Amino acid sequence: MKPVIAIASGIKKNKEAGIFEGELYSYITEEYVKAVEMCNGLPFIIPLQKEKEDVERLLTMADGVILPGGNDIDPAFYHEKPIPECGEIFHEVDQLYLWVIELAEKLNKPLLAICKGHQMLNVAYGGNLYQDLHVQKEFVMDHSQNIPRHLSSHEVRIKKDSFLYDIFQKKANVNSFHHQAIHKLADAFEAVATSEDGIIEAIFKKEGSWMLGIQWHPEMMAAADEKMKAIFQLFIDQCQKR
Ligand SMILES: [Mn+2]
Repeated sequence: MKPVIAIASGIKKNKEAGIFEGELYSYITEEYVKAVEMCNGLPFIIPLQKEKEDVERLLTMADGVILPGGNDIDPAFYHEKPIPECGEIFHEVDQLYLWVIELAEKLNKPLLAICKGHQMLNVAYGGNLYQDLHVQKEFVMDHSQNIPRHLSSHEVRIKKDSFLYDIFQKKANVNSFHHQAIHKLADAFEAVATSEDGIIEAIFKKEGSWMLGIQWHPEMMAAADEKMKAIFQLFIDQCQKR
């Protein structure tokens, strides 16, 4: 049977003028759905929830869970006030992400966390973030590419003896759509990919439940890039095992 993969929802506000202006949408981009399906997983979406126990019921039905990309994380979660460069925040989404991380650990569900998800994973275990790379870090390269999203714009070095090394070997060419990034890495994780300017672009949990964080967007590259697809296959194989 196909493993069932829960994907946490983001929220989007309709900005088009008209009677639907301001309407909110629960959403995930179709690329996550396609990436899961390409690897023979069966995806469903977890919309925003008011109660943690309801998230737990939904996660119980899944074999694994994905936290996708999205808006900036409220710096209050790592005990900072927002600087002017910090972007728009959606509290309910941040809360859902934190519950999903906590419950994935409790229920021992493999977790693949991408971009915002990757950053939240670090925050959930006591790490913190650069609220804006360009004002808070020196000698930083461009991590907000203006070329099509399925194309790579910078390189990362991969740590030996990691799952990612088995896929990519020493280096990977990745896309990049983030002005925030991991600053202090939580002790529970090891960095498994790092860009040339020292940004941690992938993390893996040292012990306990299977948790992989990826700063770039493999779902946008997976249709045309076997190695990016292999990241999803690696995760789905873990889900299948349980
Ligand atoms: Mn990057």
